[in-house]
Amino acid sequence: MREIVSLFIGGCGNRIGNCFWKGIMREHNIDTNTGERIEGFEDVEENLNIFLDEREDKFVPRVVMADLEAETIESMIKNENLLESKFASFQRCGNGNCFSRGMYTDGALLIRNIMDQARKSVEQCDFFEGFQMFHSIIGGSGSGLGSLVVSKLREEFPDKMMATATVLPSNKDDYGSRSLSHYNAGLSMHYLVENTDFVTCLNNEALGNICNSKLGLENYGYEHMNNLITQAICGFTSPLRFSGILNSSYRKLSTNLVPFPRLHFFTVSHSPFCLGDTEPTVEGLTSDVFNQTNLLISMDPSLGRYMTNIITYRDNEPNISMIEEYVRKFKKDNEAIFKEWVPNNIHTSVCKSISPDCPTKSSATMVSNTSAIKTVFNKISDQFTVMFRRRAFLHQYLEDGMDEMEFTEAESNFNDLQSEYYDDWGAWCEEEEEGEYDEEP
Ligand SMILES: Nc1nc2c(ncn2[C@@H]2O[C@H](COP(=O)(O)OP(=O)(O)OP(=O)(O)O)[C@@H](O)[C@H]2O)c(=O)[nH]1
Ligand SMILES: [Mg+2]
Repeated sequence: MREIVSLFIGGCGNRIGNCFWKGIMREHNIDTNTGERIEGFEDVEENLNIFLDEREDKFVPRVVMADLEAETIESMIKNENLLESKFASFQRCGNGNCFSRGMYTDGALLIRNIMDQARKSVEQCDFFEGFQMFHSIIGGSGSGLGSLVVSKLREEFPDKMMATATVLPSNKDDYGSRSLSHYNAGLSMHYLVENTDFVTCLNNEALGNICNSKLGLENYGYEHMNNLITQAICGFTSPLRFSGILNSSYRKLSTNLVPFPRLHFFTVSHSPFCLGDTEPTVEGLTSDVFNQTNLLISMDPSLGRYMTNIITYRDNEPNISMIEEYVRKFKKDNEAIFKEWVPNNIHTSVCKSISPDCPTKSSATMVSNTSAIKTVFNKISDQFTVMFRRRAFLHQYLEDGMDEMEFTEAESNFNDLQSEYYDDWGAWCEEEEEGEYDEEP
């Protein structure tokens, strides 16, 4: 059994994380108030301990929570019996807002505590596989403290997995107080590139659109959006938790999806989010997960090409040969959307247990590594550059002791990353070869 320690950082990270562990418990028929198994569960093979600790017949979420402000965590601990205050660190310094607060000034006061709690959590594991962190890189805590946490964990646990679910800035954030979101995001990307094995990219524009168009909600809130994230993460982690054939660990997932170490920024799509007129078919689910409207990040997939994908189908009675046959056909009919140099662009994985939150009898979740992600990054980095060129808002970071060099380095690393998602590899290789040739005397 490979255990994962989950870290919730900042207001957003804690709210998403809180939704996630409850989703996991519901899938395994565990009471989210008492941590006890509910009787009468069908007999399926499960790996319960991946995200949960078992203590005297009770299951508790294996989590470390941290935030620069107290309210979110305090109210979670008060309302959720299973969360333990000894795994929570927070301060009462109000909104961080700025990356520098989370990374340096206020974050520095918390990091020892967080690392102690992470170590304690790891010590309780039998076969510790790694960490997963939930955060947004829009505000100060999620971006700055999140970056500090991933870099410290990488330093101390260099051979363990480090995965994140990261909410990126978009057109539907509460922008009033978020003039700094593009700086915060750009600075964080520098750390996510260097210190993580994979990042699941999300944004609230896409989540809001799904709430609106698929769930028919005019007034939706974080609760609804976080439920969508939970459904998707529960979907792609289901083969880890229930007996699956492929991708039964985070390491295998990253091995199959990451062709080059820096290109580890995934998109995720899921279907169905709501009940349709009829039960979905394998065909319908497959075309849905390739559809832009089912993506949890707002971008147009046709602006890039897929390098690798893992589709997890969930069904109590899956027809595995039909799934494989249909996926082969889909690949053949849509060759142009895949990078031709990857021998097996679509991996499939089947989980024989469906989520109780799923409105239908079968579902599919796809995690992809596509070059179209660069269009999301372009928007963030363009705004970063426009402000940085004018040194706008910079004083807030410099007052906390940051140096302009950190901005220059982050900007250049982020720009490099975008160019590495190059689509025309033939031309790129030629350029490289010409470059080498030019250097010769
Ligand atoms: N999907 C989702 N997005 C959220 C949630 N909470 C906040 N956000 C988004 O994340 C952004 C940052 O908010 P917080 O997470 O509260 O910020 P923080 O990381 O705590 O940082 P500071 O409060 O600035 O220290 C907001 O502007 C929202 O766009 C949530 O529960 N779910
Ligand atoms: Mg906050």
